[in-house]
Amino acid sequence: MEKRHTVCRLCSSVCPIEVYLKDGRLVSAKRKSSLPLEKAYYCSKLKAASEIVYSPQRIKAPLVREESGGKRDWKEISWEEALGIVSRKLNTFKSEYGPQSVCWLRGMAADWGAPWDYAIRFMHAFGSPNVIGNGSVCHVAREMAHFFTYGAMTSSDYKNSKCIFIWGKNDRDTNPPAYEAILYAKKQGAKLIVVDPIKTKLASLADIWLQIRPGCDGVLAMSIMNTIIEEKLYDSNFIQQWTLGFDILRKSAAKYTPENVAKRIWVDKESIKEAARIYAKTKPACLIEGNGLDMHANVSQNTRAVCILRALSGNIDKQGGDLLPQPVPTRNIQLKESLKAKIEPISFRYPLFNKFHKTRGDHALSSVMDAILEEKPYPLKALIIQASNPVVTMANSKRFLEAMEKLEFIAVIDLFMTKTAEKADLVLPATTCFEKTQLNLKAFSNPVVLQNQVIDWAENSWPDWKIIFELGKKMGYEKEFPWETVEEAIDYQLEPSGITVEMLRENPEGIFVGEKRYEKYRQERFNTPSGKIEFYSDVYKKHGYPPLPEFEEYEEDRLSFIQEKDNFPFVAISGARPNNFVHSQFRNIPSLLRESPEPFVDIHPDDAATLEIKDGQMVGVETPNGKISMKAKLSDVVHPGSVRIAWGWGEFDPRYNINDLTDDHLRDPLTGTTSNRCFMCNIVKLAEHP
Ligand SMILES: Nc1nc2c(c(=O)[nH]1)N[C@H]1C(S)=C(S)[C@@H](COP(=O)(O)OP(=O)(O)OC[C@H]3O[C@@H](n4cnc5c(=O)[nH]c(N)nc54)[C@H](O)[C@@H]3O)O[C@H]1N2
Ligand SMILES: Nc1nc2c(c(=O)[nH]1)N[C@H]1C(S)=C(S)[C@@H](COP(=O)(O)OP(=O)(O)OC[C@H]3O[C@@H](n4cnc5c(=O)[nH]c(N)nc54)[C@H](O)[C@@H]3O)O[C@H]1N2
Ligand code: SF4
Ligand SMILES: [Mo]
Repeated sequence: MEKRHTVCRLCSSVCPIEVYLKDGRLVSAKRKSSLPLEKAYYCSKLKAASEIVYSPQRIKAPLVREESGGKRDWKEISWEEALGIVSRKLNTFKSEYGPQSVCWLRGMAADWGAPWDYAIRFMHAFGSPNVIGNGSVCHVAREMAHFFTYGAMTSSDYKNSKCIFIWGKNDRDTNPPAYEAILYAKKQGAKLIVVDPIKTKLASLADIWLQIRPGCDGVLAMSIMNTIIEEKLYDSNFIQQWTLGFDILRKSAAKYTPENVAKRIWVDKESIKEAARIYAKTKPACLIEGNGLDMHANVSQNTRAVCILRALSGNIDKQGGDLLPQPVPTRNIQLKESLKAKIEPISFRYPLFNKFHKTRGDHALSSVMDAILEEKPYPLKALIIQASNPVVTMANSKRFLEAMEKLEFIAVIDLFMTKTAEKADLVLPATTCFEKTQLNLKAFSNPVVLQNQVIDWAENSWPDWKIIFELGKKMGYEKEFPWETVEEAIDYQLEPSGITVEMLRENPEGIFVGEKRYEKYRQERFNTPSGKIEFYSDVYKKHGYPPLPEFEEYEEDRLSFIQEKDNFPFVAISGARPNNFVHSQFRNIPSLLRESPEPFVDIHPDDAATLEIKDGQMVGVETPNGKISMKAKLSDVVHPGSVRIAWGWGEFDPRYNINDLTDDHLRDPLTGTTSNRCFMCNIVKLAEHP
């Protein structure tokens, strides 16, 4: 069998893999680990790679919706015809309503590296500022808090760490390379602290597990800082030389004694103190936070508090600590400069979020529905949806469906006929990650690794890059899209780094640009307005936001439907991401579905006893927005008073769509983030599936 090297992009972990081929067909694939482990961690999605690639449900050719005699049907058309339709429609909207009436909506499946740049380049050439990604519910809202604290998002050097502090992240299932590094460090004696409202397998391995009340992370971070400051466990030289606002932080943290906050956040006061002491005294330590902090209407404040704690520990950019990136010099190909400055994006309410990063782009996802339904700041007429399934994944799905009804044109670029694609006028078939060469987000930071095409495009599908390049050419943007192949585009983008596609193919393990360096701030200072770590942020203040996190109100006020808690008494947590699924994806892949054939609501046995609910019984989950139903699983992984609802099942069966329950009105003021993660709900017994 022939062997080829690439990286997998079935999920955002982007693992290096070996792919085995026979007669040009993908037979199997294997993860590679850079760590001296007995064996690389198993990933069921990768094991199912050939099932995914050769799924009979893949869309085989561009499809246009036809209506005749009251019947709606799909008709296969050529790429030439399909691109002609998109081009004509877009030009009509442009001349009638202005280019801003068209919005490109992006999920994360095609990656946020170069594919994201191509979509933005296309839309900027067309003249619309509206390319919206889903970063407000994913990691970008968090990234902004890092940025305004010490200038860039840190990553954790688990492998060399003596104390690993994991906050709302479940690497075992969502990021196997990181999980391997945690296990490796643990074997070398590293301590593990986990903050998670759920007793995950990872939490069970921890030396200290803090079972926090969902959404109260900022208060917990402040109380850990309280102990560190009270017990003088910080490095005063570092604080004096490299930070701004320590005296105000000290005063602010004084309010959050473990004694004061413990009950409110469901964590025992001695555990808070113990976690603080271990974290502050063990060097080097690293702290990583995850999606458990995202999707909260308080994400900016909570994450700022966690970032300040990380900075206070003095581990920033130390080996075994929290590393600042060493970005690879590349060309910015987004063409933002060609846009007319006076056209505001639909996400105008979140200016700091739109501009905090040079290339990250626009991520206030909730603005899309506002623009369509409320026509603020102007109406949208058309959506191009790439690599996303918002009918299932967007907060308040019903409102999104309503918004789709109002649009005049929808094109979807996807592999499968999803619940979102079903609503489109045109569906363009994309290829899987194994069928395309791509520069992923990870490749913009060292080391640069290339995703290589290892098999031919299936049927008449095209990789995302080709769809965008050809559409650009069709619309007359030959100057912006002069490339015949993606390799030419990658070489152009990477030119300032001195790296080429050819070099990357010769070095499948990746190429490190420059020398690996620690404590870079000693030469370069921090990339903040003051050049220091900003415990106190003037920028936040100027934007009407607390310069230092404050949690005067009870945090549960930032949970959707809290005002109606008498009728909706349970805190719902949006469920686990098991290794076999990615959001709404892969329930159509038989071997992956067999691993977990149906969804469950986890209910604590004490609550189940009060409600007289038995294990396996069908229950309804209700919020003021809607009702779904699933079987109950009695389990002590959840805290009494909270339930965990399985995530991503709305594609399999709309009766399981958790986002029929969620709300898109309560939002984080800086980023527009909705509270998909946690909200108040009620549980009722049902005799059967309605
Ligand atoms: N309630 C609740 N809401 C959530 C979340 C939650 O946990 N709970 N999670 C949030 C998070 S973190 C995220 S990132 C979003 C995810 O939201 P989405 O981005 O909508 O997620 P997916 O369901 O993964 O949809 C990806 C789609 O892209 C297609 N696809 C896969 N690969 C490619 C490709 O290479 N090219 C193209 N064109 N298409 C491809 C897949 O078939 C699939 O239909 O959901 C958010 N919403
Ligand atoms: N298999 C698989 N892998 C994936 C994905 C997938 O869908 N499937 N999605 C990818 C994407 S887009 C993302 S964003 C990442 C996310 O990956 P992670 O960052 O690991 O996020 P989750 O697993 O959603 O949640 C992490 C933990 O946060 C906990 N949590 C829930 N609410 C709270 C809270 O209020 N506070 C705290 N402290 N913790 C809380 C949850 O119980 C969970 O154990 O995974 C990526 N990898
Ligand atoms: S975790 Fe699995 S699916 Fe995700 S990138 Fe790695 S091998 Fe692929
Ligand atoms: Mo995400």
